[in-house]
Formats: sequence, C-alpha cells, structure tokens
Amino acid sequence: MALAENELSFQEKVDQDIRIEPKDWMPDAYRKTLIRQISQHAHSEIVGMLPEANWITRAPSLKRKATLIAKVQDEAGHGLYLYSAAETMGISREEMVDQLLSGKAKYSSIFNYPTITWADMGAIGWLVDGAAIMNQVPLCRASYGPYARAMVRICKEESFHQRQGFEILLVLSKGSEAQRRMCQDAIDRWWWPSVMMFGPNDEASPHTAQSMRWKIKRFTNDELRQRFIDVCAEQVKLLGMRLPDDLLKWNEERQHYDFGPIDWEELRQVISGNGPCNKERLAARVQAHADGAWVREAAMAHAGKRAQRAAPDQYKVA
Ligand code: BYC
Repeated sequence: MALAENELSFQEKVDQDIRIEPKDWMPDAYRKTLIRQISQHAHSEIVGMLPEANWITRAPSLKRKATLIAKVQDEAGHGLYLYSAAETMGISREEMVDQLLSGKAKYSSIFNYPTITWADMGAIGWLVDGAAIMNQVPLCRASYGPYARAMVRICKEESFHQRQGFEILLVLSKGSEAQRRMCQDAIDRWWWPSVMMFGPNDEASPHTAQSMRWKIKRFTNDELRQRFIDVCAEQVKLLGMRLPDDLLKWNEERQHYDFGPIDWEELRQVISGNGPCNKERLAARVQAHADGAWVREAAMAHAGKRAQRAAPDQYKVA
C-alpha cells in the first residue's frame, strides 16, 4: 500500500514536470532504466573517442589537429559527467567500467564502424553528432535532475562538433575531384549507421513506452529519426552531395521525407558484438584501462596521504 502511494506521488511529480533528484523516492525500475541508459551513454562517449583518435596524428593541418584533439577531449568530459550522473543513483564508476570492459554493457552501435579517410571526421561530426544532438536535446528535459543538467553542457559542445564536421565536408565538397569523391564516399558509409543510432523502430523498442511515461524520453525513436532525416535531406543539398537512399523523397501530405527500408539485421548484428570493429574497440578499452592502472594506484596513494595529513593527531599512523 505504502509503495503504491509512493509510486502515485512519484508519477504525479513527473506529470507536473517536477524534477526527480537523487534523494527523492523513485521506483526501482526507474532507477534501473536510468542507470542503464546513462551508463550506456557514458560508455558511448568513451568508446566514441577511439574512431576519431585514429585521425589525430594524420589530420591534414595543425588547425585540424588541434580542433580534433579538442573534440576528442570533449567526448571524454561527456563520459565523465555521465558516469557522475549515474553514480548519483547508487552504482559505482568501477562497476560501470567493469560492465563495459567485460562486454556486458552496451554502447552505441555507431562506434563499431571504421574511420577510413579524413572525410570520415567530417561525416561523423555532421551525421553522428547531428544524430546525437537530435536525440539528446530532449534529454535536457529528462525527469531526472542530474542527467538533465549534464545533458545541457553536452548538447552545447555537440552542436559545436556538428558544425565543425559539416565544415570539414564543405571544404572537401568544394575541393578537387578526388576530395569530392572522398566526401561522397564518407556520407555513403555513415548515413545508414547514423539513421540506426536512434535504435529499433517503435514497435520493436522494449523501453520506449515506459520511458516516455517517466519523461526520460520525450520523443520516440522513430519520431527523432524522422526529424534527423528531414534535416539532413536539406543540409546535404548545401554540400552538393547526395544521401545514399533512392527512396528519399519529400512527401507533401506527411510534410516529411519518405525514406527507404532500414537494415534492422545489420543493427542487431552490430549491437550483439558482430559489427566491423566491436572486438577492436573493446580490446583498445581493455588495454587503455590496464595501461592506466599505475595512475589509479598513484591517485589512491596520494588521496590516502592527504586524508592522513588532514586527520586529527590521534588517528595518524606513525
Ligand atoms: N546502439 O528500447 P530501446 C554519443 C539498445 S551518441 C546500441 O529503444 P532505449 C556520441 C538499447 O540500449 C550515442 N544499442 O532502448 C556522439 C536496448 O538495449 P538494452 C549515445 C542500442 O534505451 C558523438 C535495446 O537496444 N547516445 O555518445 O529506450 C560523438 C532496445 O532499444 C542502440 C545515447 O546513448 C544503438 N544505436 O533507447 C561522441 C543517448 N539503440 O539496454 C559520442 C541516450 C538501441 O535493453 N540514450 N539500443 O540491453 C538514448 O536516448 C536511448 O538509450 C536510445 C535507446 C535511444 C539509444
């Protein structure tokens, strides 16, 4: 009975757009859903550094190198805000990292594709960050306070990344024949994986309906995907390029672009570990974690010394 009352008043708060904060009562399933979504998102930011880091040493100019380094650093920051937001729900950072490194936790499918040419840095910025923004701006209004607040800063930085990526493609699109080909090839390879980033279609999505009731999600996967396609179908014209979809066509009646069928089997394969780079990405994270062990140990030793110095005399160890 007490639980039902709690749940009722929780849902009332959500319905009235009153933010839920860490010390407030919340249903266990709400907590679990948020830990799942926020930690998956954090892992995506961390794994998302890998495909781009691949181009830091090969960026075509010092300016491009500096901007790419800054972008990759931003992604690390996003991962840290998100791990912190998830920690407010009672899970530790170590547990989340363990889940990633053991292959138990998911991260976004998109980061299991290879970055083959410099144009891929542009396509990732324009399409992948573009899809991320479309998905994440509504999360700034998510019902859970620490998540929503983390998303505000993340979205500002992602917008900058998106423009930076578009500008890379714009320069290539005005370049030589070979540069134009490279630009189109990157768009061809990144388009469908970006469309899939929004997740399964609404009928096949197990979490959307409940997450909408809890106002974690404000729009469904398909609604956000459609908005993304509508925006990109116009922006690609500015590049003088095309999206690789022969069925893409403005539908006057729907006031949206129609688009071709999505290869859901490809998404399923990539999510279940069989994408082109899944094994490589996980191996790189496992190696990075092992290489960083001495830093964690040094930080713990330093923190221990500081705590001892700050402790009253009677607690000090000789
Ligand atoms: N990849 O019922 P659904 C970024 C999973 S951007 C892998 O729709 P939900 C970045 C889903 O987790 C990318 N897995 O679930 C950008 C669930 O599995 P579990 C990260 C996916 O949670 C640029 C199952 O499929 N952004 O980081 O309601 C540069 C059923 O799906 C994918 C976020 O994470 C996928 N594409 O909706 C650097 C944003 N799609 O958990 C970095 C926050 C679905 O039952 N997250 N799955 O085993 C969200 O908005 C939602 O979690 C999703 C999925 C829309 C992704």
